[in-house]
Amino acid sequence: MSIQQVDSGMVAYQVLDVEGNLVGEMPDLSAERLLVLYRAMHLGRAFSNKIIALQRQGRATTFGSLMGQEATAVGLAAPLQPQDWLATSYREIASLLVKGVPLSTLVYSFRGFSPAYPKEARCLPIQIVIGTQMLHAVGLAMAAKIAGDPAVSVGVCGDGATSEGDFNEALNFAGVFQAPVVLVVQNNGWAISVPRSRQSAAPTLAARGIGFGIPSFLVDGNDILAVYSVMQRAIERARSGQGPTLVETLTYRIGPHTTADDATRYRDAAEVEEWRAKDPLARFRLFLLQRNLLDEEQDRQLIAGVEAEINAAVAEAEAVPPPAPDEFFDYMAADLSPRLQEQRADLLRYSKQQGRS
Ligand SMILES: Cc1ncc(C[n+]2csc(CCOP(=O)(O)OP(=O)(O)O)c2C)c(N)n1
Ligand SMILES: [Mg+2]
Repeated sequence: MSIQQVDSGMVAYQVLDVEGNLVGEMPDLSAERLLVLYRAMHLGRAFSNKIIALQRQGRATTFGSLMGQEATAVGLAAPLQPQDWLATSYREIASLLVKGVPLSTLVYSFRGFSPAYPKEARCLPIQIVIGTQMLHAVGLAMAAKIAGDPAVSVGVCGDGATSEGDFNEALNFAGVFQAPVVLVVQNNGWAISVPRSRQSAAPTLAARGIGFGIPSFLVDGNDILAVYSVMQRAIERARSGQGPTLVETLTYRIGPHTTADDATRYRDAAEVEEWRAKDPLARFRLFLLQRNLLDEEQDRQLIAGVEAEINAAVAEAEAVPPPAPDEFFDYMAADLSPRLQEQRADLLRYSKQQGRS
């Protein structure tokens, strides 16, 4: 027997190449369902573009575009069932839409308020504290396992989040307790201005799972059918008691980190162009056209329908009055401590002075 290193040569799983040709195994999806996924990807992109436009007009908060990442966002959520849980960061708006959070609720949230998501969507509020949602996802999965509830949990974070302790703790707990969870790293190449190469010397982020005893997969994150296939398999593994999976989706952040960032200060334009050519929507569109599952006229109508839906959601969200300034105390604790009660009274007094309530 010879001394051998652990194999790190992983190749990203692909079903569609960049021209939309089938190069892998087609997942079992009806023609109707394929169009639902395609529309959800458009909805994600249109949502992103709309919130950026609203932010420029002072009608929305800081926002992180998901342009270029629609295949990962839709593909990771589409195989989930209603009883399953989803814990995301700010970049996965399209995942939340697929899992059942209403469009207008998400638009409202980018007015700077924190709406309650419908309980039946089983989505945690978007997490800004990098990486913590991975622990929440594992916790939800462990709770489901203990309760004998057949729910699976999916946690999603970025490449930058993998350098946080929380990410590693989440993997460790998931592995040790065989939690029914799928942990997804959406590797978009950048963590604000820090490139992927500075996050880890590991050849792939998926390789990190091996050390925790977790089966790990690397997938082309701009290929909706590949992401769907890998996620479906991982979710069903978890549901049938076979434990956690780590999935790395290789994708790219086409836009700046957020509306508050200028990526031209640290990123080469040629790199962006290279990834634009791998656009996940263009690739899936070509596939659908080639297979006669979509024609140009249908495509135009679908895009117009998405625009109309977004505009209606914006009108609905902007018609909702802002919450009372002290409302967030309602969500902090069942019983407020005397100190918090005092803070609430102070806030109300201050708001009154400012003429805000
Ligand atoms: C614990 C913590 N540290 C730092 C930040 C500031 N921060 C916001 S986004 C971000 C980069 C995250 O990069 P990545 O995980 O790759 O996600 P992406 O934004 O690319 O989707 C950082 C460092 C934060 N929100 N939370
Ligand atoms: Mg990133």
